[in-house]
Amino acid sequence: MKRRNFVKNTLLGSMTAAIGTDIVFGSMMPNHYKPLALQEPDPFKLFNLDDSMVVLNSKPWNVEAKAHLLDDRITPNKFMFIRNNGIIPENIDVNKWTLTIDGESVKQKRTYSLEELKSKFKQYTYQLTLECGGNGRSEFDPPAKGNQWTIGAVSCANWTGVRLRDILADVGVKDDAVYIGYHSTDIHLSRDPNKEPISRGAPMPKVMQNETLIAFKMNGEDIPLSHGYPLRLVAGGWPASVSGKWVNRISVRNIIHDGAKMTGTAYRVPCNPVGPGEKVKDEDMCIIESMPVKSLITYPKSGAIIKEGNSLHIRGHAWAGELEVSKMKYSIDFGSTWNDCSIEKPINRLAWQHFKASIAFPKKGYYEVWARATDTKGKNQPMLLPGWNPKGYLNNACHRIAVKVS
Ligand SMILES: Nc1nc2c(c(=O)[nH]1)N[C@H]1C(S)=C(S)[C@@H](COP(=O)(O)O)O[C@H]1N2
Ligand SMILES: [Mo]
Repeated sequence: MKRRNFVKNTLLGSMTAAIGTDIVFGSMMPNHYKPLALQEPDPFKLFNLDDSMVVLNSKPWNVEAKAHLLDDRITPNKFMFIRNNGIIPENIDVNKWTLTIDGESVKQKRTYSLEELKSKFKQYTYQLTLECGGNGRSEFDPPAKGNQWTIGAVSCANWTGVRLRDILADVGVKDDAVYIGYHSTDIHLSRDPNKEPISRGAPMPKVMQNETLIAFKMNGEDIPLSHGYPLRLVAGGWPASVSGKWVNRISVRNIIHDGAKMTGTAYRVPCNPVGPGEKVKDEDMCIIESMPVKSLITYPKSGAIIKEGNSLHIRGHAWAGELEVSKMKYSIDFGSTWNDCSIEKPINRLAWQHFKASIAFPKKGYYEVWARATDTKGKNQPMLLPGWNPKGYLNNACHRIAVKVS
C-alpha cells in the first residue's frame, strides 16, 4: 500500500511538472489516469511547427503545409511537412548512434559512428526538393486510401551530410549491386519489434549521384527529430519515401530491395495507364522513380483581392524530379491562353526553381490564376488531374489561385 502511494506520488510529481502547475485534486485522480492536458500532445509545440500547418493524422503524425506557407526560397523547419509511416523513435542516444553498411553486395560489412562519418568523409550541402509520392492524393476520384494530402507535402530545405557514394567506396561494393535498402529505428504502429514501418531504397545509379546524401544537418542545424534525427538518407527529386529518416543501416542488395513498402502496390503506379477505378494486378504496377514536373504559386494566397488597374505580382517554385524546369507560364482564362513567367535556374541540381510574373487584368471580376511548368524534355503539367492510379500518387496538376479584381 505504501509503495503504491509512493509510485502514485512520484507520477503525480512528474505530471505536475509536465503541466506546469499544481493538479489541485491530484490525489483524487484515478490510478493510471492520464490528465487531458497530457493526453493529446500539441503537434505544433511538439514539432515546432507554425500553427497554420494542417494535421492530417496523429497516429502516425502526418502534417502538411498550405501553398502560401511555402513562400520562402528555402523551406524553414516550421513549414516543412511531416510524413510518418510509424511511431517516431523514442530515447535516441546520439553518442551510440551508428550506421552499418551490409547486404549481399558489400565486400565486407562495416559500421561507422556518427563522429567517424563526419570526420572521415567530405561534407556537402545541397538544397533538395522532397515531395511525397502521395502529394495531391485528395483530388483523385474514385478516392484513394491514405493521407489526403492536398498540395503541401513538398519541401526544399538545405541538407548537409556526406555522400553515400563516398561511404560505399570506402566499404567496397561488389559488381552485382543493383539497389540499396535503408533500415531505420522508427517503430511499427503495432509496436511489433520484428516489423519495420518502412524500408525503401533506390537503384545504384541514383545512389551514386553526387547529391544523394547521408545527412546530419537540415537548414544548418541538427535534423529535427520528426525529420530523421540524427541521420537520414536524402535523395532529392524522387518520391520522398526514398529518403529514409532515422537511418542506422543501409543494405547493398543484389536484387531490387524487398523491404517494407517496396513490394505490392506501395509507391507504385500502373506501368500502363488505366481508367478510373480499374483494378490493377500487383505485377502490373511499376516503382515510382523521378517525380513529375510541378509548380506552386506561393504568393499571393488564394482569395487575393486587388484594385482595378493594379497589376498582381505572383511568385512561386517549380521543380521536375531529376530534370529541370525550362518554361513557366500562367493563365488567367482557364488555360485558353498562356503567358510567360520568369524562371530562375536552380541553385543546385534537384533544388526547386523560383518563378514570378506581373499580371494585368482586363476588367473587374473573378479570375483564377493557373500556373504551368514545363520540364527540359518538353513535358507540361496537366491542367487538371493526371492519370488515375489506385494509390493516388503523382498528382502534378496545375496549381490555381482565386483572385478578385474590384
Ligand atoms: N524511417 C522512415 N523514413 C521515412 C518515412 C518513415 O515513415 N520512416 N516516411 C517517408 C515518406 S513516405 C516521406 S514522404 C518522407 C517525409 O519526410 P519528412 O517527414 O521529413 O518531410 O520521409 C520518408 N522517410
Ligand atoms: Mo511519402
